[in-house]
Amino acid sequence: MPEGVIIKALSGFYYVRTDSETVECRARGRFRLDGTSPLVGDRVIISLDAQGRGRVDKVLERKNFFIRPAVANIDLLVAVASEVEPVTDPFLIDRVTTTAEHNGCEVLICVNKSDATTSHRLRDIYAATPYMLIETSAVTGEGIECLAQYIKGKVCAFSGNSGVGKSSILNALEPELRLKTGEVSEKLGRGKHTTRHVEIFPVAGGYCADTPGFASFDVEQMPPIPKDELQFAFPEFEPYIGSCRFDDCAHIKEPDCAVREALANGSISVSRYESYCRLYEISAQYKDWAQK
Ligand SMILES: Nc1nc2c(ncn2[C@@H]2O[C@H](COP(=O)(O)OP(=O)(O)OP(=O)(O)O)[C@@H](O)[C@H]2O)c(=O)[nH]1
Ligand SMILES: [Mg+2]
Ligand SMILES: [Zn+2]
Repeated sequence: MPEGVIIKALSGFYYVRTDSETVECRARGRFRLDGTSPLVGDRVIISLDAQGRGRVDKVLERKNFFIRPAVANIDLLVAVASEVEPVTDPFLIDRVTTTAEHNGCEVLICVNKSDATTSHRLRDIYAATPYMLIETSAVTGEGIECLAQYIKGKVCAFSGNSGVGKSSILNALEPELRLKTGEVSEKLGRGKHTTRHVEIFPVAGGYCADTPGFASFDVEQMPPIPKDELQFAFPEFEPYIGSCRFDDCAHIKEPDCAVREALANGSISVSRYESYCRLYEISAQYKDWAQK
């Protein structure tokens, strides 16, 4: 039975790269019953029927997986953002960083379109976090070489709202990819969802998945991080956890909270703390809802 990696998912077909070739496969029906659909990045066992048509028989154990973007076995999630239209809400970045943190995946923040703005708002927000942030331009090439260094030797996935330039950055890294890119709607200030499927490409000595951009109204499809664990998905909170008056402090409105003291003296950014509160609220509600 050949083993391979799913490098592309499109219209009910999976494209599996084995040692010798890329095989077009249909998924076995029972995957949908199990609730485990194969994802791009999955290591799988495939077989060929009498007509030579491929079939995915088994998904091998995953290191991690994500629903938005729909990928598995990722070493590095690149959260691509922009400060010009379509402007990225930092909450979107924080959803990506916390999900990655919770699932054992490294994160890099890439603020693209640096040629079109002098703002460094996102750089300032993330300065007080341990996350590496690079400013790039797919147009001038700024930061692209630096990004390439992070990708080398890793399996990466680009995620971010539609129109921030995920496909454009991949083209800047590897011009022969010639991925389709789209305009940003002037009227709506949003991208046009040009990339429609997930596909992994060999890039800069590693592998990168281009993915469809988030819609602004997109909702998270993964179960939220349990509320008591959420604090650990914000690594800059770590030095303060355990120093609050209450052992079970949620860092929301309790007195003598070390996290909120760090917020007050500027060691934790307001934007990050606001994301924490929003995500905490979502987690708290999800639990109530799940118990009913
Ligand atoms: N000024 C400037 N424009 C850029 C840059 N990168 C991308 N663009 C433009 O932004 C638009 C959207 O780029 P795409 O690469 O299609 O964006 P995407 O993130 O792949 O979008 P989806 O596939 O819809 O998720 C295109 O018009 C690009 O030319 C950049 O660094 N600077
Ligand atoms: Mg794209
Ligand atoms: Zn606290």
